[in-house]
Amino acid sequence: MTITKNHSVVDLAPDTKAHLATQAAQVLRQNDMGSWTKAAPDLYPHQWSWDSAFIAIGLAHLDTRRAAKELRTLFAHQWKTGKVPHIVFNPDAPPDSYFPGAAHWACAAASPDAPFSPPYTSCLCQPPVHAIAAHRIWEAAGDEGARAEAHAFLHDIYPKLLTWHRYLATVRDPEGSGLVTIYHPWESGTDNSPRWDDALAAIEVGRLAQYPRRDLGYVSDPAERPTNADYDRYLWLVKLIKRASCNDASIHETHPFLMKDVLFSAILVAANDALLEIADLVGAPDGDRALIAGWAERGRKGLDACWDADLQLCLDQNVRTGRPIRSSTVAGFAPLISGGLAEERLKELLQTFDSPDFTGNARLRWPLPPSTSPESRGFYPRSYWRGPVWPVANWLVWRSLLRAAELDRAAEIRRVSLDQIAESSFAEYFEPFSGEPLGSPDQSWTAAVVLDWLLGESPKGARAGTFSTGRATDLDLL
Ligand code: 2M8
Repeated sequence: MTITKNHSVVDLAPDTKAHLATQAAQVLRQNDMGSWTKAAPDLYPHQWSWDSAFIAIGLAHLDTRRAAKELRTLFAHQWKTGKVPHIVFNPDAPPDSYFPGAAHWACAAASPDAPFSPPYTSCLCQPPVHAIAAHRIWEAAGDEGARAEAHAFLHDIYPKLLTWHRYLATVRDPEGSGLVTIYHPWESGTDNSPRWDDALAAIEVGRLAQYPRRDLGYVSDPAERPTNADYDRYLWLVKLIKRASCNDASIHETHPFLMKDVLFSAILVAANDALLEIADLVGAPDGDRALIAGWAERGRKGLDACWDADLQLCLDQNVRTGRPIRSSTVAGFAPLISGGLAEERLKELLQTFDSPDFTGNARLRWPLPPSTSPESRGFYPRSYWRGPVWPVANWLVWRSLLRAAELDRAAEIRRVSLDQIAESSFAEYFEPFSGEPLGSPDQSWTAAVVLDWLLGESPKGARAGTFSTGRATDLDLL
């Protein structure tokens, strides 16, 4: 496929699509550990929480039972508080394959709230894409048998999802602001985003034992990963969380890094919308529905209060300083992700989206949103969440545009994203100007979103503000 100068696109040829879907399925197969999937073959040899949700979305188009298994495995390690851990460590991974690994987090198992171990888990969490994934599995289930199984799966997972969302809406939001507080950049999933720079700079790092940067062994250039100074801060925050015995109340009292993360919060709103649909499907009590709808509404209000009229973006808030974080990143589109926007706000957000700050930047190889605006402080085109384009973020934007009934824009994001991956590979992220694939090759969630783009049909009911697709179950449908 070619892109003309003004970025108008011609869709991929059917045989290219079929080839891409086959390759994507192959990536997931290669990273499949039976009941869960490695986030990447070497760099990430464990089960990551939000990766698993995206992976389940991709797997849903290949095998709904296996997709459900992915989430069942993750939720088998849910904490008693309702928290879904950000990593479930693979007991068979060599100890020197990832740092910080299971041994570093073994202390988490000492918490009275921790699940039975091994396998060990971290005591952090990540954005709650899971209800969206569970609902997608239901949508993708084709024949009667698959539907019956998917329905049984929804019955099983619903109470777990409810407890997870309750944890986020209460323990992680003691103020009732509608915004989720995170304790670590790893919880945001956008680890070294400039969103966290000022807060991290203000933290005084104490004594740390020497530690290995295993991640650097898996990328061709260390500039693609966070710096050593970033890692010192990450590990210092882990040390403080461990000192607080992974106890939420103590962390809220003592921790220097408490951020109201707008992207995390917006994903929770969208996930609450999906959970409401699941609640209907499983015949949950009215009280549950009122609770979930209330969380979603409070989330939308909370995000609305974070709008910055100057940057025309939504901004994270630093709980410790009480101040907004003035940073232009893809997280600023949080109100689009949460959905339910007033027309005027949607218009403003789309203007920012189209502007040289994001997809309208003339230097971009593809008109896809860089993780950080090229026009802003802290942008670096090769470094992880500081500038590269992430297919998984594009999937979130695409889905949100569909929900906002911006069907043409959504179609454009999908087409260009597929073009990018067809031309390059299933990389973790891409340099925005050259299009060079960066980070890990064969990243599972990149393959998963490609499968959803290729095998999920256009959402029905997008105009009604719901997200409900037709069913597509195998590569022959292409
Ligand atoms: C990245 O984060 C991990 C730590 O959690 C790492 O760099 O080692 C992030 O991109 C995160 O969002 C993602 O879930 C994880 C696995 O893909 O990698």
